[in-house]
Amino acid sequence: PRAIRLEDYAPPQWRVDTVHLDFDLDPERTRVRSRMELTRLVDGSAPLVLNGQDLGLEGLQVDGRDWPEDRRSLEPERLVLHDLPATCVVELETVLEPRANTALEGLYVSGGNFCTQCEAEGFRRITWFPDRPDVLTVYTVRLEADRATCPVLLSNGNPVETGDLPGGRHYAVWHDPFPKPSYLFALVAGDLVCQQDRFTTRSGREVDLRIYVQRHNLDRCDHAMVSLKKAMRWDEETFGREYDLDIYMIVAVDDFNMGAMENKGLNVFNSKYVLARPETATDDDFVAIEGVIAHEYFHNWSGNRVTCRDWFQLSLKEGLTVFRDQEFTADQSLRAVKRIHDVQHLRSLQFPEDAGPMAHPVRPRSYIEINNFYTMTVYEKGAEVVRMIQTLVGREGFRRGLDLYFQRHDGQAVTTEDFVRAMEDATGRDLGPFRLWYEQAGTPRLEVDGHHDAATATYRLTVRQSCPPTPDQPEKRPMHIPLRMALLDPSGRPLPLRLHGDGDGEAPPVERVLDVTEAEQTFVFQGVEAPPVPSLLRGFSAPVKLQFPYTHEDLAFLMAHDGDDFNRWEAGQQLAVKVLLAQVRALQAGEEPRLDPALEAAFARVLEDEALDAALVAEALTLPGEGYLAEQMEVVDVDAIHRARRFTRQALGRALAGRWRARHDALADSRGGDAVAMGRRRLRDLCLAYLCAPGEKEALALARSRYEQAQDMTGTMGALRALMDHPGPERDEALADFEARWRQDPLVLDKWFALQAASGAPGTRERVEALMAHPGFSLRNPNRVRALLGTFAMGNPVHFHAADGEGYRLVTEAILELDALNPQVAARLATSLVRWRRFDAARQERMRAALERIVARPGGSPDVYEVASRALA
Ligand code: BAL
Ligand code: ZN
Repeated sequence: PRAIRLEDYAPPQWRVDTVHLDFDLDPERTRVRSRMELTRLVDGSAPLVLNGQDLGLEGLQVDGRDWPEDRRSLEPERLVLHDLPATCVVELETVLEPRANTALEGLYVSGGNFCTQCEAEGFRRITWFPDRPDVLTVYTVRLEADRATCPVLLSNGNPVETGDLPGGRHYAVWHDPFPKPSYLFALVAGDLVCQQDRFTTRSGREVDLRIYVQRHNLDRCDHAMVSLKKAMRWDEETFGREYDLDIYMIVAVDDFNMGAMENKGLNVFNSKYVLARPETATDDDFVAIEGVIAHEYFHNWSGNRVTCRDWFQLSLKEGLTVFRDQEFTADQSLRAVKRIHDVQHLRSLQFPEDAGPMAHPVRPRSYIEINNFYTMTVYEKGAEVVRMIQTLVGREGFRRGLDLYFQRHDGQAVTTEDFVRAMEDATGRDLGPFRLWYEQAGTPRLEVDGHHDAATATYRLTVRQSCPPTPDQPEKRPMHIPLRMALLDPSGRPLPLRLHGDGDGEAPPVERVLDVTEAEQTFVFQGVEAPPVPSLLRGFSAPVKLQFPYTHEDLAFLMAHDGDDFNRWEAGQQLAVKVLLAQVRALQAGEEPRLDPALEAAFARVLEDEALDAALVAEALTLPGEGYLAEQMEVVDVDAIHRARRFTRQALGRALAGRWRARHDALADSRGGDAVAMGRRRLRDLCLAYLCAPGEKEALALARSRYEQAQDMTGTMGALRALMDHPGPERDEALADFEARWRQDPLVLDKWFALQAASGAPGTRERVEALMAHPGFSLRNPNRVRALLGTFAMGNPVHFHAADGEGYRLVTEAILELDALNPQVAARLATSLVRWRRFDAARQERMRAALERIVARPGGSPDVYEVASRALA
């Protein structure tokens, strides 16, 4: 397979002025007619290059006449037309087999209904077209289908016309007035019903809101609709962005590779991110749905009105839109808790990616298969880059910058450079060196040291930055890192921060953002009488790994006094990491681990702090995950990490049993859908999990009765999760009951698959293998694969990396089988193997062998090949 390179970008040579598409829908044989009005943009005789994949060509006419064979070349993935007039109309016809399409790209059938997925390059599986994001055009789409099986016919934009046809068929015509790239095209046709609502934009436009689902799901749409209206209002109030069509449609489908897709006016969603009732969905599901609904809605401006010039610019729309949805969620809940979740997500998934063979810059420079670059780096690190810009230019400046960006580039396909320039032009801030964040891969390290000098009453903060080598980037330059910080005096109060060189004018602030731009820099604070404790990288002001030689006492002090909620949590995490890693070392040396008294005391204090919001208490009492701990080790020891973490959970469960129980019981009745109630339920279930950790009969019986009495899925899952690591009748009966109750509900059954795949109990790999034969499981459905195999491979290190290699074997076989059906999902699963160099020699050998088996397989997809071959390089 061939690599595509950013440096090879060339602007399109033809403009598509309009396109008319005509679909004669049939699951076995769909006929697509396309009519493009074209204008050549360059002098001379540049040929027209159209992309296609797995496409035939049934007919080709130019300006109404057949185009001769000798003036066209039909290659497997390109159709090149030579000697065309400078303006012309090209008409062509293709035939598709939607039902046979298991890759879920292009046009396919899900649950008996037709739908499409075109981003990134799915449109070329529908018709020959310049399938690149910088070719924008106006679409008119006519759909024709059987009226009985497909009563609903949808596409982008506004409805124009509908009517009946002979033979029980009917048609609909849609017109989208906004020029768009082909990746935003969508159609949906099938037997669907819709929940309807209205929204009046602030300038008075009446928008018809519709959520289309299969009939049996109609009672699960309320939350998605409420979320949509909230998102629409929020974007008006926060960023001045208003909706622009008369109708906004969301369609839920069961078979979907991604979370959702922002097609203009017609979002297609994975049903997991639409459907929810308290009986079927957990609090986390509700929050995730609100976030994804908002994300896709926000794309209407950050993505659709202003789109990407090429796929290297993907973070232009994704990083920005993730940032926007993060801010939205923060405004609906507790900001600090949202920040904690986002940082956990980044550290547990993006940091490892950035430290492995798939590491790439936020704006990558080359790829084989673009689908492999819908990554944590492009999305989540991209959002951090946008957040840092906001930190540097201020909230108000950021808003001005965004306004300028949308105004300047409305209707255009642009680059991350255009975004940064708009921010600079609107604010006057020089972001020159900051641009390196888009170009340089790897997570920067900040080593910080402090020195107090009593004689001069100064505190010197020395900051050293470095960034490890990543593929193709052995040497790194210093980045511009915004370091938000404060200094706390011995009583815990923040000190005024007067830096050497500050004027004498205004009172110094108690929090500052330091511009770290050099490899090494020293900041000298004046008027610091006693040694302070620094609070560094507040709110996680940059996506870096920070080191400071804190003592246990410093961390306990910050946990108690830091005025920044995020950093208070972070201090607890750092303490826990130190303690857990010490236990890992003890276990490796053949010693018994012991519960660290500082950690126990810190937990006891937090658990008793009734003034602290329950959601924050829950975060503070959650130990760092096994993946995050693994990141701190030179050679990952999955067994010792698992044992250390399990030991600590059990020891804390025992040592503080009375407190867990008291807090649990006090939170027993926590109803309501707001963030406060959700925080209370999270803490309640965490208390239950700690109570159950030691495996005592009484606690397990409590969990079992909580399972029986649960009023909603949050309570059900909280109880089940507490039981999962304890094989025995309580667990087995609850699992059997859950299966019996939810067997017919795939989205809910996914939770049952995932729970079992994540279990630390013995025999988990065998169980996962057995569940692959469960009637509710199918390799054809991405949600099922993610729930069972994804959870096992990415969320259960101790079993996936079992020394006997059986975890690797299971996942490798699944990747190979899946690759023939759905390369995108197979490639995702293959990323579980790429960091083989992080493990001991025996595991390295097994993982490498698995990757070699994957690469060597003839006829594999470029998607999987790219992941596996990069890993071996
Ligand atoms: N554009 C692909 C799905 C999403 O990020 O919204
Ligand atoms: Zn997105």
